[in-house]
Amino acid sequence: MSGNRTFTMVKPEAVENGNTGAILAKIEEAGFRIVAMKKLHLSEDRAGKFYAVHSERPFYGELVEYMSSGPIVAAVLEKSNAVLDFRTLIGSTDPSEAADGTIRKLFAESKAKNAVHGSDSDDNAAIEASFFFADLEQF
Ligand code: IDP
Ligand code: MG
Repeated sequence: MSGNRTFTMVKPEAVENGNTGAILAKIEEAGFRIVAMKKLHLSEDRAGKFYAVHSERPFYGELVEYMSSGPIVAAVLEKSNAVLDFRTLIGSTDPSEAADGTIRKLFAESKAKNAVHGSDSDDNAAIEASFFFADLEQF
């Protein structure tokens, strides 16, 4: 059975460009409830830990540098079938391949600077939510 929570971040370039509100509106319009949310600036060390699963990939250094380049907005979201439905809402990693109307098609600058993160499994959603939020901060 699939879970009902996922984890997202509005990434640094989208925050910098003033797109946080528009992206959160798309998320709520799609039926997701905001369970937890905060704005914070990841250190390189914390960004490296969050993306440790990608540490062998060629873009890891660039990804860590980018994700620690400015503040992000992190959030836990709730909806039935949350992980898969959120991946559909955000679209493909590379915005040039993302479907029309998806958040990445609308707001991403490039495959690297692609506006939002979305968990890829229920297990990772739980791990990622607890990376940023205590149980008492999730409503
Ligand atoms: P996802 O965010 O769609 O799940 P992943 O493959 O998990 O994509 O990659 C994590 C993040 O790493 C992407 O969102 C993007 O910011 C960055 N990334 C992925 N592939 C590349 C690449 O080929 N070049 C530069 N950055 C990349
Ligand atoms: Mg991923």
